[in-house]
Amino acid sequence: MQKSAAVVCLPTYNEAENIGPVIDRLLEALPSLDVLVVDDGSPDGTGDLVAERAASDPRLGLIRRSGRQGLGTAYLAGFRQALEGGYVHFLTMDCDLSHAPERVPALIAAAAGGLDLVIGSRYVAGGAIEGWGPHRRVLSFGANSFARAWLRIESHDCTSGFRCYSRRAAELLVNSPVRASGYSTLVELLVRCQRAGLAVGEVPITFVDRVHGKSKMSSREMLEGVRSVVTLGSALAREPRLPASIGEEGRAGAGAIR
Ligand SMILES: Nc1nc2c(ncn2[C@@H]2O[C@H](COP(=O)(O)OP(=O)(O)O)[C@@H](O)[C@H]2O)c(=O)[nH]1
Ligand SMILES: [Mg+2]
Repeated sequence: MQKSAAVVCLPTYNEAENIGPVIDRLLEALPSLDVLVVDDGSPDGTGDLVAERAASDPRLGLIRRSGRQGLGTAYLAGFRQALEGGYVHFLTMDCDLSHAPERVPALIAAAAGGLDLVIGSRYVAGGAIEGWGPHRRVLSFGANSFARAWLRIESHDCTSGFRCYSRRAAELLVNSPVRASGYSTLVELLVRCQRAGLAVGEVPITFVDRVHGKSKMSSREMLEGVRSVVTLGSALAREPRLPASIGEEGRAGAGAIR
C-alpha cells in the first residue's frame, strides 16, 4: 500500500442520479484513491448501481446495510472496514456533488502536513456556499455557531461532512462510544478528535447545493440535532478525558490552510 493511499467513505441514501458522477470524478481526481460506498438499502437502487460497477472495478467497494441507519454509523462502518485496508487517509463526503471531488487532493495535502482531521470548511476565508437561500444559510450558520459555542469547538465549520481523518483519528472514532446521529454526529466526531488532542485544521471549500435528489436534512432533523448537541455537552462532561499521550504534538493546527 502506498504511503499516500486514501479512501473516501461515501454514505448514500437514494443517490442514484449522483453516484455515477461522484465516483467518476473521485477516481479521476487522484489515482491513489479508493472509494467505499456505504448504502442503507436505498429504495432507488443506488446500491445495485454500485454493486454492478464494483464487480469490475477494484478501486470501488460497497457495504450494504438494510434500511436507513443514519450518517454516523455509516461513517463508522466505512472506517471499520477501511482500517483493515491499511489506508493512510480516511475521507468522508456527501454523495450529492455539494462537495467537489476535485478538492480531495487539497484536503489530503493538508493532512499530509501533519493534521489528524482536515475539514472542508464553508466558514473560513475563501470558503463559500452556492445555491442556498437565506433560510437554509441562517439555519446552518446558526446550528454551527450554537454547537461551536456550546461545545467549545475551535474549528469554524463543525457540521461539514467533507473531511479527511488520519488513521489514528479513524481508530479513535471507531473505538469511541459515538452516540449522536444526523447532523450532530459530525459535531460529535469533531469534538472527540479535539478532546483527544488531535490536530484539527480547515481548508476552504465552495459548497454547492445539490442539483439532483433530495436533502435528507429536514427541519425536524435539524431541531433534533440541536437537542442532541445539548445532551452531548453534558454526556461528554461526565466522560473521562482520553490520555494526553494521543496528541501532545497536536494542538497547533486549528487554523485555516489554503
Ligand atoms: N448510508 C446512509 N447515508 C445517508 C443517510 N442519511 C443521509 N445519507 C447520505 O449522507 C449524505 C448527506 O446527506 P444530505 O441529504 O446531502 O444532507 P445535507 O447535505 O445536510 O442536505 C448524502 O450522501 C446522503 O445520501 C443514512 O441514513 N445512511
Ligand atoms: Mg448534501
